[in-house]
Amino acid sequence: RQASMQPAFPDLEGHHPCFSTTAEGHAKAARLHLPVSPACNIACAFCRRDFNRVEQRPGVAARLLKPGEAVAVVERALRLIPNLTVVGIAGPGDPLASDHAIDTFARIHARWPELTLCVSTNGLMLPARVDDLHAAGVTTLTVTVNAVDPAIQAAITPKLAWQRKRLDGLAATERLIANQLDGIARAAGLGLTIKINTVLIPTLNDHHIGAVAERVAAAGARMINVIPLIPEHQLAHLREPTFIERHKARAAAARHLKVFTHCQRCRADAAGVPGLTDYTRDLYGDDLVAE
Ligand code: CLF
Ligand code: SF4
Repeated sequence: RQASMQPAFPDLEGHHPCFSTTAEGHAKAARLHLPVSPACNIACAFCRRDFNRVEQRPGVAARLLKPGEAVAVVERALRLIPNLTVVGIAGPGDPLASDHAIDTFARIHARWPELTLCVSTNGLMLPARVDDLHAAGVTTLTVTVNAVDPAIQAAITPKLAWQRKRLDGLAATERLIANQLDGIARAAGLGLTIKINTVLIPTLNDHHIGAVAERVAAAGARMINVIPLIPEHQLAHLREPTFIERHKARAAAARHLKVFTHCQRCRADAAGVPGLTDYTRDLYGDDLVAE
């Protein structure tokens, strides 16, 4: 593990764990994820969403929350979790595939304007929804961009839903990449701080990470987080990238962007300092267990 010695974002260092680049800054503040987004509008080959209490990975939550319930969870979390500064929505589906996330952010922002609001999306709906995110108080944005070449992307996200139709293959991936880059540019224009998550997938995009970083940096992203694949679903036959492969991919990305190295591949209902404290069970208690 290597963290850069300089804060990439002085205003967020020690305040937002996923936009802090020093070990001290990363360990200071807590984030709360609200699992309010049920559906997804694209189909990543590695994604297996599930509801359970044990798996530590993205796409998993104990249960969904309704936007109204989410406010009560934030109230409880602010009493329970020391130095809770960031409230994020990262699933279990895509936060922009339904209105639940933006509705939730608007309620939280009205009540606690001092909280930093953070969202993680696949970017398909970003051009259409970024103004709403901004109006709801969201200031930090993560877009998952796994390829900027439609042919490479077709093996990673082979189909998606766009304007009530299904798109497959290159028609799908050209649309996705165009929307991601357009959405990043619009978000940058609104002053959001933008990080890119890129899932490093051996044999599919491992030689393509520098190209991803170059394109998203040109669009306005400020940092990249190269996340090792968790082999699941249609990519269960692949393996996690090795240490050397991860190092090479991060070095290729670092030519264009700051690199975030502390990612914990969080659940959609994670609560606490990533990798250090976990309040999810205390927070939900017996009244909010999986249905
Ligand atoms: Fe959550 Fe993501 Fe915001 Fe952080 S997580 S929505 S940017 S507040 Fe962070 Fe977790 Fe890695 Fe995500 S460690 S999986 S990068
Ligand atoms: Fe799963 Fe996220 Fe891909 Fe949707 S965008 S299929 S939730 S990994």
